[in-house]
Amino acid sequence: MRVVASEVHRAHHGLELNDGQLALSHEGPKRADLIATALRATGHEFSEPNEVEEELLGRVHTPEYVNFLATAWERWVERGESGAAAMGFTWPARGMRPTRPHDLIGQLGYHSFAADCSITAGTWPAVREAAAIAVTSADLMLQHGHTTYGLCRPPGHHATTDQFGGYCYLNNAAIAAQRLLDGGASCVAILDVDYHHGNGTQAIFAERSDVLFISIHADPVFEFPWFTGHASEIGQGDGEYWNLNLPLPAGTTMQGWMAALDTALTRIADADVDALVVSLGVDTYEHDPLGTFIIGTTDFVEIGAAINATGLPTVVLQEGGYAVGDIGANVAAFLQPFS
Ligand code: SP5
Ligand code: ZN
Repeated sequence: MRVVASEVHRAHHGLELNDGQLALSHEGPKRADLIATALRATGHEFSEPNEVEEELLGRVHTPEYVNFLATAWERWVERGESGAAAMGFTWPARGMRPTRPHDLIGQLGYHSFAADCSITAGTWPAVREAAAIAVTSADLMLQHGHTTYGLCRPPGHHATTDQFGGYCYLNNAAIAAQRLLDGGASCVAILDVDYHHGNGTQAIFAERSDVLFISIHADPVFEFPWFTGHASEIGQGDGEYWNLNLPLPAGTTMQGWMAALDTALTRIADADVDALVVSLGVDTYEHDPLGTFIIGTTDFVEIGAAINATGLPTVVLQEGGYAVGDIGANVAAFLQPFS
């Protein structure tokens, strides 16, 4: 199958607050390099992304947020900061004034929601390239009608209209879905199978009925992102009933996970969509350091086959997955039925 990938992602490796220590993030360059190596070995056809237009980014996100991401690092350096990564420090929490500060340090809090995510010198080039991979994947799928895989890194599904967090900055899946709509689709489904709830994608499309968002994930009663992902979140206004959350308990096995997938695929069939975007996280894997689910490498073949059986033109985009030694095999297994 067609794979869109690039080496620009290597410029980015953020810091995260992990078990009380600031450390190099679980979300690092090896992830994408090892996925690419595994996919090359299985004979997939690689292309480079085209440049992405900022206008499209500014319709999914706020233009001021896109500009913030593009300039935060140079503003950090100009300000005389010496740290290797710029992070949120104070967030506009309950009872505080929710207006956007003028100063960079205030904006870092205003434009983020979690302490697992930072901005370094190479962050913006990598983030822009990941969005370009998503757009090029959507374009190739529109041109050829075949399923396309975009090896996005950093991932995107936690990024909201104007906030980074959860290792995500621009929402690659949302940008791809918008591109499919711009390209003629009247309704698109986004199926998010990452271990974590896709809070950013949910927020971006919460009030829209042209994008059906469905997420299968660890229940936020025990897992990041803690404040979203409950079954009661169904969308609002025009988007009411166009958001479906399927939270699952810790230790979920294939049996429980596939039952949720069946519910998701039935809803997608009922919605009569023109195209599908899959947010592919393989952090549901049994040996993932951030996960609790018990899904094996060969199980990803079965999951891919069930999604492929929808017959929908599909764009698969990489989200999470942190068991680096097995990440290539897991992604290759998922994609196998599409080829
Ligand atoms: C795209 C994606 O999968 N993002 C996930 C972001 C999760 N970040 C918070 C992880 C907190 C992990 N803390 C427990 C470490 C285990 N000792
Ligand atoms: Zn995840």
